[in-house]
Amino acid sequence: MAAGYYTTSTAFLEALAEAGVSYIFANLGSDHPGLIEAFAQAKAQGREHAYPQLIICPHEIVALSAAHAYASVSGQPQAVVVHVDGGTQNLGGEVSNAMRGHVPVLIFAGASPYTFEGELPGGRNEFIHWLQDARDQRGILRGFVKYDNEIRTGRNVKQLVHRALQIARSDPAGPVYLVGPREVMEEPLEPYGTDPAQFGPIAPAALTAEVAAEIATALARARHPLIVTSYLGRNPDAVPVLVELAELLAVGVLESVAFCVNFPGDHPLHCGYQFTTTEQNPALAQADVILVVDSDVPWIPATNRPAADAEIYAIDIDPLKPTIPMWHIPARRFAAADSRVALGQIARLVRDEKIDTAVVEARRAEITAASQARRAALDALERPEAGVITPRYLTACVRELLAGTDAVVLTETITNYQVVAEHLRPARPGSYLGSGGGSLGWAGGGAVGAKLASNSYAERTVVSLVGDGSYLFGVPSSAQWVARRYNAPSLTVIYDNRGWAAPKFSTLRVHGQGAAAAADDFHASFEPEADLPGIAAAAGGAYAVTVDDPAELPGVLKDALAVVHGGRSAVVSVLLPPV
Ligand SMILES: Cc1ncc(C[n+]2csc(CCOP(=O)(O)OP(=O)(O)O)c2C)c(N)n1
Ligand SMILES: [Mg+2]
Repeated sequence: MAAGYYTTSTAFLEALAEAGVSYIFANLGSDHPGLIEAFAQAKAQGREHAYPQLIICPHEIVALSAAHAYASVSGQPQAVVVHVDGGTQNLGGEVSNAMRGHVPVLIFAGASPYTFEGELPGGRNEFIHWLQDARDQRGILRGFVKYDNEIRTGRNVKQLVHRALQIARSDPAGPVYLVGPREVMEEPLEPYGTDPAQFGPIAPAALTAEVAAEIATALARARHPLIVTSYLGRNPDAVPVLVELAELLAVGVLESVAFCVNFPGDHPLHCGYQFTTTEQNPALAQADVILVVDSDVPWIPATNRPAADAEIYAIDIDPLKPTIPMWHIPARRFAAADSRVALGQIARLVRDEKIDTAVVEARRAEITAASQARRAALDALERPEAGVITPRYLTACVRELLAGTDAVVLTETITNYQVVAEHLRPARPGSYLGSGGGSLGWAGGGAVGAKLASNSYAERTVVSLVGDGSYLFGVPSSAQWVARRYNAPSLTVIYDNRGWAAPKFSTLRVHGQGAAAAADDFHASFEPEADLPGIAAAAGGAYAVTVDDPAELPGVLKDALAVVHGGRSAVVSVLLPPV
């Protein structure tokens, strides 16, 4: 607790520190004199290390995506500070990513001062204070945050911060938003403390004994059981529990729209990855009992669905998914539980079931053979085509580059999500991350956050695989500058098809024989293309290189990784067949 100068801003920063927040990813404005002064006062007293470190981010999208990836890697929520309505709006789609990715983050914005005759310290004294007075500033984010509130006095600001973080961290985790007008953030206070231990996240929920038994029995008696999951691996400790259950009964595991490692990619019971499917998945069609655990999109019924008589069970911390207004799967049982706890319960019960070992072993052999055949077919595709680098060949080169390392890979490869998952086959829990949502531009700041979270393991390299469009959405001029200033170097590999393949493919899926298809005109090309790595060089002094020769690719990637290990970011644009 500080002595002397002590305001709401001081208490706010203390509360963040008490809660274990290490970084404040910030984009400051006229609303933040209270925070800036509190930092300066602490520094003057030699106490600035008692506060989280400020990471100045020239664009808000970088700030929030950095906090997002930091929390994904470490499990620890961080704070984001932005400027009133405009800064809040500039967080843009990253708020939706944080919600969909279920990551805890505390977002704070100032609010316009509410006095203008000099009544209170912090009152309006700049023209902009009239123009930034929004009718419903909290409403900007309300559809995407779990909680929003206004700090009305410094006397309970610590309670408010701890409550907001408690809500953010409790499953399903997510972003929370506090605003504080200038007068409140300047309020002088008597120093006070709080006990953050009283604000822990809610304890994990278990299945009832009846439901656990029902699911265990169904799985044990099934001929062709299947587990489908998307984000169980957000909790890396859940992965070995899933492995144990799958191995006990020889259940195949299908990863659907996976932005984390849910099940080791090289496991013989792995049934592959699916994103936007265009055809039926045979394992899904064959399954007689399906356990959907932690998934927002277990399949896309229009192209790929379970058999009509499949018995489906759904386990999720929030299985009704009220944040997705149109959502349903034809499950006979929906259960709200923590997946690690629930699968552990089911595995224990399965051990007590009468199991036909011959059936289980035959199934194990069958799934293993299928996954070996799938792997062999994929391996055969890992080569350039007619002297051109393909996304599959590129991903295989990245896999070889990182083999045996402890790297964290961020993926924002859009139409190449599936290819990247299939050829990277990430196996270590926590080693592979995506935003979890659909708003592009996450990996730029995400790499900074992931690296800061990994800095305690000096060896842990951060590698982002991004589409060229996604790279630009990530405001690389801002992200690369932050990376240099705060010593958070990473390797970025751009899957550069010189445009947006996604809207082109979307059009073809709806209008396969239409005029746009006939004219091959989708407004998706970036030609003539900007010097994408050059942006990083200019903004952050990054090592910048573009490559189109398949033979040179492995060497280029190796050199770039060596640069990163030397403490400097590298951006490699890999030219693929154009959109
Ligand atoms: C913030 C945001 N704006 C627009 C979109 C719509 N969108 C979806 S995919 C895509 C193109 C992505 O391009 P790129 O990263 O190069 O991947 P590619 O489609 O070429 O594989 C766009 C514009 C989006 N998802 N998010
Ligand atoms: Mg592209």
